[in-house]
Amino acid sequence: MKKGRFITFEGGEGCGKSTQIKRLESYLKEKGVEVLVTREPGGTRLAELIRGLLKDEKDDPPCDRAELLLFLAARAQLVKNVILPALESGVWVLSDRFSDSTFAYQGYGRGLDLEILKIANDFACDSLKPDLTLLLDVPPEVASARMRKREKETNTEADRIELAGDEFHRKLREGFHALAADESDRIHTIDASGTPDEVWEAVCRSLKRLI
Ligand code: T5A
Repeated sequence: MKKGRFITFEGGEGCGKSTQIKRLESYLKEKGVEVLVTREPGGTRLAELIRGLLKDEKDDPPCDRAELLLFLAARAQLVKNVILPALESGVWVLSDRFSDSTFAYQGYGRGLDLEILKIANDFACDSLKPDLTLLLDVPPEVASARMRKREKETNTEADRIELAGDEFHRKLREGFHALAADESDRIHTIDASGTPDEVWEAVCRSLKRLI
């Protein structure tokens, strides 16, 4: 029986998820809540290995179906070995991305059949659903400026998925909006184009339902 709360953060590249998750983690810990932060793909040794393949394999990049199955394999491992045991022991889990990313990126972005995705995803994650999903929404040009700034500051390069092109990123943003419209109780859309403090205020307003 699930006792902890499961909160996921979603959005396009560079929308500011990791920044807000760090704030929420500190905030909840100050309130005495036991918190586990994880990310997708990743969060276990196997899933982190899969993450490397998904983000950086340029010589033999996964085709769309292989990409989907790799994301789902990573999720299955994370849910079974990390997320469910944590929730069952009363820990709150904050995840940087979860199933909605699959529907947005592989469904709306790559064009894979959404019904097949839903069935395959339910199988991978044992039908686990977040209690609350915060969709950080930013126009592509804002996200892109943040990403370029970070690449410069950290001397890193865009990965395979970030390089997928403007049309792909436009489609996946529309996909996130469609998902939020379908499940407005669970998915709260937050305008994430403001300062980190402004976004945090909006995150807190959404959290009131759970705290
Ligand atoms: N994917 C994932 C799929 O295709 N299918 C799936 O099923 C799943 C689970 C994951 C990739 O995999 C894809 C999606 C992704 O392409 P990733 O490296 O984890 O790759 O990529 P992201 O999740 O996009 O993570 P990022 O770190 O790139 O973005 P964040 O976490 O949203 O943004 P953050 O907080 O690191 O901020 C980015 C930069 O902006 C600044 C930060 O300081 C940082 O430099 N920033 C702000 N600047 C101004 N104003 C604000 N409000 C700011 N907030 C943050």
